[in-house]
Amino acid sequence: MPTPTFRAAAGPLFACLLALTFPALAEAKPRSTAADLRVVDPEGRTLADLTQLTGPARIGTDPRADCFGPGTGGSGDEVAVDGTSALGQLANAGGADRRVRRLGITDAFDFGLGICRIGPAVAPSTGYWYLKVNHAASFTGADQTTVRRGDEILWYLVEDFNDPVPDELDLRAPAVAEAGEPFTVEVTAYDDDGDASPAAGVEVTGADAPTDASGRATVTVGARTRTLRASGAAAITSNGVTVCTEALRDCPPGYARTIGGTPRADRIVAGRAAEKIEAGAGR
Ligand code: B12
Repeated sequence: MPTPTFRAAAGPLFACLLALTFPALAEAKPRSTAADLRVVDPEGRTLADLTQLTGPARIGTDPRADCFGPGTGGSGDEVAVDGTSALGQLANAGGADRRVRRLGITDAFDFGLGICRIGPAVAPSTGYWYLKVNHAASFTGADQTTVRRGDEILWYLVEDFNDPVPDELDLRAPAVAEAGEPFTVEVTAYDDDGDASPAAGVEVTGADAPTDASGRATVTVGARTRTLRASGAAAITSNGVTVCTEALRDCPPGYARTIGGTPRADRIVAGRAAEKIEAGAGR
């Protein structure tokens, strides 16, 4: 069975990171919480899809972050985000995945912080970065949205806020399969309220046909590993599921999931055998 792989940003600090990571080796006082994070742009490109720990963060605001209208750019000051928030998670994700390192945040509003840029994707004045928690739209901004263990956080760049927000696709597929042998995957669509329905007629990587009325499709994988996603017109591209076609013990270490840490002491629980852990402390 493959063991989780660890990667720390600073090599010499590796031993101490392990000590911070495993409660059996050291007494740490973690203030971070593990939750899933996905960031998707309007072209269906996934900028991040990992399990990301969230905790307190300090973030610079950006005068160019004016997607909420003229004169709404950030002050340029640094802001502190406490607790385990969706914004803290996003800020910490930049340590594990450089594609989402750059954020455009505005502090122009007295009720919270607005997000205008995630990585390369900047919200136009007609759009916004849409935030969902456990498949339903958040009623609070990112700094006020508490993230709990196991939550599923989704950011999607809406290009025109006059259009209805697209449904979010969620893919369930096995992590291991026989090479060349068909298997069934299931796709669910979640609307803005988080109500679920079978996602019919959507494409799944490696499927012989779009999903049927019950949201199911038959997929065949020939390669050693393949990442499957579901996508469709006017829908938010699903999470990725990487399927390995070898015995689990022979699957590449870390193939199934990446877990991102924070720059502080974390307690990271490796649940699945094939996870890559990007411990962030010491950076
Ligand atoms: C219209 C609107 C939007 C539009 C703004 C479009 C535009 N450029 O005009 C869009 C669709 C972009 C939007 C987005 C969001 N919104 Co909004 N929005 C409103 C709404 C209905 C009216 C705002 C308004 O025009 N006020 C009148 C003008 C004169 O006052 P204003 O202060 O200048 O308005 C500006 C701000 O409200 C700002 N704004 C709008 N939403 C948000 C959200 C946050 C977190 C911030 C910092 C600023 C902000 O945009 C307005 C125009 O510049 C209010 C509800 C209300 N009745 O206030 C919710 C409201 C402000 N939004 C809210 C939320 C939660 C969001 C989202 C987080 C939703 C989501 N799940 O993605 C996102 C922001 C995500 C991000 N990227 O940070 C909450 C904020 C609650 C809180 N304390 O955090 C409110 C209060 C609705 C609610 N739940 O009751 N929103």
